[in-house]
Amino acid sequence: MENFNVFVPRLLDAREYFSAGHRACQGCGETVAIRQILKAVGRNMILVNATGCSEIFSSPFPQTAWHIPWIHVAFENSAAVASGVEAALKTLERKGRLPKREICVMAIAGDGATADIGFQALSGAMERGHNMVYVCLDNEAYMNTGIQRSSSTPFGAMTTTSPPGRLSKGQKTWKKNLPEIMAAHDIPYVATLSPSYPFDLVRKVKRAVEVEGPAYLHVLAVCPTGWRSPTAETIRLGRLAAESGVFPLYEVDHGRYTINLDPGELRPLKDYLGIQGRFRHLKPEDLEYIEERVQANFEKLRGKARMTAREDRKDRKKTGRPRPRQVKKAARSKK
Ligand SMILES: Cc1ncc(C[n+]2csc(CCOP(=O)(O)OP(=O)(O)O)c2C)c(N)n1
Repeated sequence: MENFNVFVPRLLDAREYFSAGHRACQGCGETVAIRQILKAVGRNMILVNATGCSEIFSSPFPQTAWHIPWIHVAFENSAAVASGVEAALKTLERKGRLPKREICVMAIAGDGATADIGFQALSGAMERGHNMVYVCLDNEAYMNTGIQRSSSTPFGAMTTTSPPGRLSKGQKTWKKNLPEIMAAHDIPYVATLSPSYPFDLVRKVKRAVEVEGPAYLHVLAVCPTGWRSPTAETIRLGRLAAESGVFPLYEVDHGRYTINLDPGELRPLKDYLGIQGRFRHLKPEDLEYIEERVQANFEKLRGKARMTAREDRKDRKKTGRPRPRQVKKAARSKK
C-alpha cells in the first residue's frame, strides 16, 4: 500500500473514465475516489450525480470530465432518479427493447445531499430493494456552497455555520452514522471506503456492483479547502482517519460485519485532528472527550464483528462451511 507504483499499472484498469482538467481544488479527495470507483466499475454504468462539488467541478458547460453516461440531477433526488433508471432498464429488457446485459446504476452525492436533503429519497430507494449502488462522498460539510455544516460534520469542527467562539466549540452535534443507518435498512451490502486504501476501495466497489439489490458505499473524501489541511496531506489524512478509529474501514455483507482495518491500539486522535485547521480551536479536554467517544464507537463495531465471527463458527460447525453470502448471477436481466 505504501508503494503506489505497484498498484496503479498492475491492478487497476489503465483506462480513465474521469479525465484530468476538471476544476476540483488542489488535493481534493473526492476526485481520487471518483477516479478509483469508475475504474472499478468500468464502462457499463449509468451514473446519477447530485448537485454538489463533484458535479460542479466536473461539468462546466459545454465541457465534461465524465467518459460514461452521466446524469446531473437536483441536490435531493439522486437516489430517486437512480431507482427510476434501474426500473426503466429492467422494464425495457423485459419487453425486449434493450439487449440483456449488466449495467451498473450508480448514484453519487455529497454528505449534505445524502445525510440531510436527499435522505428520504435514499431511504426509500434502499427499502424498495432497487439493484443499484449509492455512493456518498463525505467531505463532512456543504463544501461547494461555502463550507456550511451538515449532519455529517464531526463534533467540534469549524464551518461557516458552526463557528467556534466564546460560547461555542464549533459543530455541536456528533456525526450522523450513515453506514449504520443504511445497515439498519437490512440491504445486502454496506461499506465504508477511503481512496487512501485503493485496493480495499476497488474490492468493495466491485462487491457492491456484484450483489443483488441495493448497496451503500460511504467514502471519506478529504477536503483541504474545508478542512484547512495541507493539500499534499490528503492521502495521509485518509489513513490517519482510519488508524485513529475516526473513520473505521468496515463492511456489512448480508448482515455480517467485518472490520477491514483494525490497528489494535487506535492511533492518537491528535495525529489526525492536529493537521486540520478546522479543529485548531479545540482544547485538550475537548480532544479527550472526542477520543473517548471514538474509542467507544470502535469497540461497538468490534462487538458486531465478533458476533459475526461467532455465527460463522457456529455455521461451520453445523454445516462444515460458513453461511454463503448471496451473489447475483445475471443481475437485473434474470427477473
Ligand atoms: C433544494 C436545494 N437547496 C439548496 C441548494 C444549494 N446547494 C447546492 S449544492 C449544496 C451543498 C452540497 O453539499 P454536499 O451534498 O455535502 O456536497 P459537496 O458540495 O460538499 O460536495 C447546496 C446547499 C440546491 N441546489 N438545492
